[in-house]
Amino acid sequence: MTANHRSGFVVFVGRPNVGKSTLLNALAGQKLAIVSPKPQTTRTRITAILTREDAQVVLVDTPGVTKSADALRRSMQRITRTAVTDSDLALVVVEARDGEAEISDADRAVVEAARKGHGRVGLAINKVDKIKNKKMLLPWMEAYAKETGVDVIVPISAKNHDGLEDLVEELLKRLPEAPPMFPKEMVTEQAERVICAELVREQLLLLTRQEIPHAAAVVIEVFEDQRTDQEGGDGGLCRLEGRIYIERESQKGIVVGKGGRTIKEVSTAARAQIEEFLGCKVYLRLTVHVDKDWRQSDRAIERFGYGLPEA
Ligand SMILES: Nc1nc2c(ncn2[C@@H]2O[C@H](COP(=O)(O)OP(=O)(O)OP(=O)(O)O)[C@@H](O)[C@H]2O)c(=O)[nH]1
Ligand SMILES: [Mg+2]
Repeated sequence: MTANHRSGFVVFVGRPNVGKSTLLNALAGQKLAIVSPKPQTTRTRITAILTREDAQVVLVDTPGVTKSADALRRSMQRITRTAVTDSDLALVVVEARDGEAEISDADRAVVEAARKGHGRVGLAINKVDKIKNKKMLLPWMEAYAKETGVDVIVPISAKNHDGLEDLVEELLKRLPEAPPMFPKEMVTEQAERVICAELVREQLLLLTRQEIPHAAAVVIEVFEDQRTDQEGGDGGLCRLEGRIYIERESQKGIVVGKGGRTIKEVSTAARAQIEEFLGCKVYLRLTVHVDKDWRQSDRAIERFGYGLPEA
């Protein structure tokens, strides 16, 4: 091992919907975290491991910083706080905006949260593709620099893969000198089964409305791996059975839809995503169940995988 190899954990912290998960996927070069236009999409700690000759960084995506209104959101906020504490560097992600460069209290609160870690704090201004007047970016960067005192500020567009190389360079420079922590072929800490459950939940977020997206939980109960080529080829099949949990009997009809239309749509779209992820044909069976007010129950939150992972 070379003496100056760097490795460490970089945690993404930010308000809901600023693009933390999009950034994780863009840097990983594959979809490991689900993304949706609805706030509070991410419920757990999601990792992507980037390995280079001279460095290994574990990127950690977290639930957006919000108020803790119920047991689920309390758990989500705990997950974010713990991920920050365990990191070597925290990257605050904010959204670029047009108009006067004025840092909001909500963004200030996120910087405060990021400072609770032991490591340094950087800041990424995401969604710069949305800014009409690019000249306005400089005053924003100056305002963030002056008011937050972070180590480094990088403007990016996670969606368009803009500025990402610069960002990675800045992150790697700030990691401690240490040997790699994971085998070089490892891309994430999450089990395939968990990512598959998330890919189903992503379709529920995209294809259902009202309270359903946030009231739904997904668990893959059966995962039969019949892949013939374990090296990422496309042989064989995986047979998955998933359960969608909602909070009330009245929500069941909405998830199933008229004549089963909605659940079918969810299943078809999720299956396509899962096939891409697993690299094989997928058989997916989904059923809908009621777990009354599960978002208020610590036990259910843990069972569904949205609790704090054991240290
Ligand atoms: N225009 C634009 N949209 C983006 C960019 N990055 C993310 N988005 C969009 O912003 C929305 C939220 O993205 P997510 O990655 O789910 O955001 P998040 O910060 O992980 O959100 P939570 O998990 O709810 O905390 C999605 O509709 C993305 O497509 C970007 O660089 N430009
Ligand atoms: Mg997210």
